[in-house]
Amino acid sequence: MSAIRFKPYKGPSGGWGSAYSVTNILFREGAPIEGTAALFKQNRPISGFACVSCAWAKPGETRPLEFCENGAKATAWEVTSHRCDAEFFARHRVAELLNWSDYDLEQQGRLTQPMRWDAATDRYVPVDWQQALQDIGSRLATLGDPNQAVFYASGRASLEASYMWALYARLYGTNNLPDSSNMCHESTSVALPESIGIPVGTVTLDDFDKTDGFLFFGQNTGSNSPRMLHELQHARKRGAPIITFNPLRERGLERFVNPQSPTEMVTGAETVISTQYHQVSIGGDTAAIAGICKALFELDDEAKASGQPRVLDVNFIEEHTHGFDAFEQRIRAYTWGALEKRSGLTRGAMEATAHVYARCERVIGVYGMGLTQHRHGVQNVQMVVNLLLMRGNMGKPGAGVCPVRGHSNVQGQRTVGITEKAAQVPADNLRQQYGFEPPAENGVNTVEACEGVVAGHIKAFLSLGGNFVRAAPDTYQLEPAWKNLDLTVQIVTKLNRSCLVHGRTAYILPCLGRTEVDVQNGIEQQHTTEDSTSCIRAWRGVAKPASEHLRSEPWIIAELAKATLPNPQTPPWDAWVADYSQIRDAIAGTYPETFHDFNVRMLEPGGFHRPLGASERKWTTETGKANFIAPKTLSVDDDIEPSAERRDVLNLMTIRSNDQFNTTVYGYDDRFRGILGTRSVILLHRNDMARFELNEGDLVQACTAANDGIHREVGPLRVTPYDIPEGCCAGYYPELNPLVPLWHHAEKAKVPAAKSIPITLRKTIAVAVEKTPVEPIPPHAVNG
Ligand SMILES: Nc1nc2c(c(=O)[nH]1)N[C@H]1C(S)=C(S)[C@@H](COP(=O)(O)OP(=O)(O)OC[C@H]3O[C@@H](n4cnc5c(=O)[nH]c(N)nc54)[C@H](O)[C@@H]3O)O[C@H]1N2
Ligand SMILES: Nc1nc2c(c(=O)[nH]1)N[C@H]1C(S)=C(S)[C@@H](COP(=O)(O)OP(=O)(O)OC[C@H]3O[C@@H](n4cnc5c(=O)[nH]c(N)nc54)[C@H](O)[C@@H]3O)O[C@H]1N2
Ligand SMILES: [Mo]
Repeated sequence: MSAIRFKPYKGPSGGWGSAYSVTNILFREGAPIEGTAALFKQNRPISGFACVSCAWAKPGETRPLEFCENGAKATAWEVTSHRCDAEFFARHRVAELLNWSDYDLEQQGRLTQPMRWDAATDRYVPVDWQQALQDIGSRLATLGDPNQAVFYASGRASLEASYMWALYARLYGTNNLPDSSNMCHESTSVALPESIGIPVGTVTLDDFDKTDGFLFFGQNTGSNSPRMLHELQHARKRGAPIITFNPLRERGLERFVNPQSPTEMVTGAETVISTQYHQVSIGGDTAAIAGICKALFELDDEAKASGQPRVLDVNFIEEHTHGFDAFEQRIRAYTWGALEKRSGLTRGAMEATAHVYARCERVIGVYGMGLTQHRHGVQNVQMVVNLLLMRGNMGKPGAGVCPVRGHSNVQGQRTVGITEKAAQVPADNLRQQYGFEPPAENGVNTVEACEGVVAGHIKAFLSLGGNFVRAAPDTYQLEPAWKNLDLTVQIVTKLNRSCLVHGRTAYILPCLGRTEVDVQNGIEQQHTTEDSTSCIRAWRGVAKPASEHLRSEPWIIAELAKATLPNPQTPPWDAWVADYSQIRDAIAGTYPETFHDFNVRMLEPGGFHRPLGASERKWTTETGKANFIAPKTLSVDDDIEPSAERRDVLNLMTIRSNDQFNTTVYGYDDRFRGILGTRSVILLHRNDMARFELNEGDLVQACTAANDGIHREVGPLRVTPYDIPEGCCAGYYPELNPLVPLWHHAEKAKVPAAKSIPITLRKTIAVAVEKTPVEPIPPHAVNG
């Protein structure tokens, strides 16, 4: 691992840096052979496994190697030869492990057998599967109220496992089914139904081939969905412009060398990705898009005046949309001065975008966490849609909206019932299939689950994957509350902090990963996922399971359900686990429109797509039209926005490095950003450094600027000058999660506003000098 260095990265994304990084991790995980063998099967439909990393679409006809640098890291992380076994737990008390970094915990390798926390020794000790499941089941069965239990799901679980998990929770009597989407694209799931009548993106890979251009907001493709760079590269080679809005100049959005092209690798021929790059202020996207819309109105005025073809798609607006006039009025009323101030962009930049946009017939709007994880995340998403609707870029080939989802099946989970919202459950079908009354009350989402744990009315927390306490906001408020839970259950593949911040009774149930062969009843089972383009496909594992004691997620859920529920025969859990195709038949029974003939269609080359009204210009909104929704505000955050007087407040975004998957830290190098050997940094504009009298390398404490009486502080962080708009700063998630107040979340969607946290900085006074060059911030020793 490298020493701490800051060295601007000169290379492109992809290229040799990527090839080197893949080889490096395969060796570090002690799995060069198994890992390489698995990589040849990655993203091969039917005969291979779906990458466990991101949700980007996989082409029907696969390339010779269908993986990227970070997908390869995710595979290596799972097929690792390292093991975190009973012997390891015998050596370390939980109190000791709580001081370990996220990296060190997961670096111990795959969990090998079920473990129960032993209060007397403060250690996890081995436990027999049936004993563990019976104990969990009987504890749940005797809870006073089913709403005292929470059934969290990480977006990685397959459609089969997700369906079973949701059904298990509802048979038990609760809609307490928060998922990672609640921290991620829930702003999308709230915004898009209001705008276009469906909760998901409208485009497929085919549209990427046909589009004339992209508007690209707040998504770091090079690190978080690198395979998408292939589609962007093809589009660029056709001459399609890509206009990017991001406070940081992310390398993947600047230039790319395809690591799978021998010619490009040898010649170093780069493709320029973004044709315009606008470093919008954090949270300035609503203003930036409003500015582009305003410029479009002005271009349209000119066209009308001079008898040229209109810039607005007036026929589309007339026939297909609602709310246009109010929207137009609001946009025209904004002054350029206000739009410039709020977006951090010049009028010229917004006009330049409008000019290019007005010349493209088919445009795709792409976005990620840079739009959703804000107080006004829902509004940000709706602004992208408004912009697209103005020129009829919805429901025609090569055009539409493309939220880039996070986890590989996070979108699919929702499709098969993981949701806390009762109205989204096909209650009639469930009633008919399983003869029970599904709970009618809404359950808790992620933020509400945290509130419930802090308030003490939630007693049990079960996690199907994920590292919930580390991923959630307000770490220091949350962790002590978590210790008061009666029961915590972690169904995971690796040891993480959520196993250590546990309840009075606590279990770790280790499961098979997606790369691993899953044999039930002597038959190799398949499972399915849905990607960012609503494409559903079948996969199977290829690697030998890490331990003979691991069980599949469907098996674990079935056994938990049988141990918990009064009627263990309905549904036929055992038959389902013996043959996953029966689970798929059940899914088809509950959701016939999407999943009819599921077991056949999942095998079609390229999978099958969900029917999506908006992509055929059928609008299932309340108005029956696509809705223009006028923005309510241009401000980042009405509650805690830095006021003119508070010049000491900076707006912090918490971001991912190129060397992590969520709370899983693969290493301490963020190659593309040139930050090597450390994650304890705060990236600042040089003018802000000068204003605060800070020098490069100074150590500072970051404190949340919120007047709720709670002191939130993280540090020491190394001051690092960076190309970021003034008044903005950046640092890494999850280390900075203690700074996010639990109540600081997107309106309506309740996605923690992890991309706009008001903070102040002060110099660190006495510092315990960093222990190693790769020092982590001790997870809880830094509370001021
Ligand atoms: N390798 C890898 N792949 C991943 C993940 C991972 O951790 N590692 N995580 C997966 C998951 S669950 C998710 S949700 C996705 C996340 O993928 P992304 O959506 O790319 O999420 P982030 O890395 O958090 O950062 C988003 C980008 O938004 C920019 N940004 C921040 N604030 C703003 C803003 O106000 N406006 C604009 N326009 N931009 C802004 C940041 O500079 C950054 O480039 O990736 C998935 N894929
Ligand atoms: N400040 C800040 N906070 C954030 C974000 C941010 O940008 N900023 N992003 C948010 C987002 S978008 C998300 S999605 C969350 C996610 O954050 P996490 O919950 O950390 O994400 P996961 O990748 O789901 O969880 C990782 C754990 O899943 C387990 N695991 C891995 N593979 C499997 C498997 O196949 N099965 C099972 N059962 N378990 C497995 C491993 O034990 C691993 O430790 O974090 C959110 N938190
Ligand atoms: Mo996510």
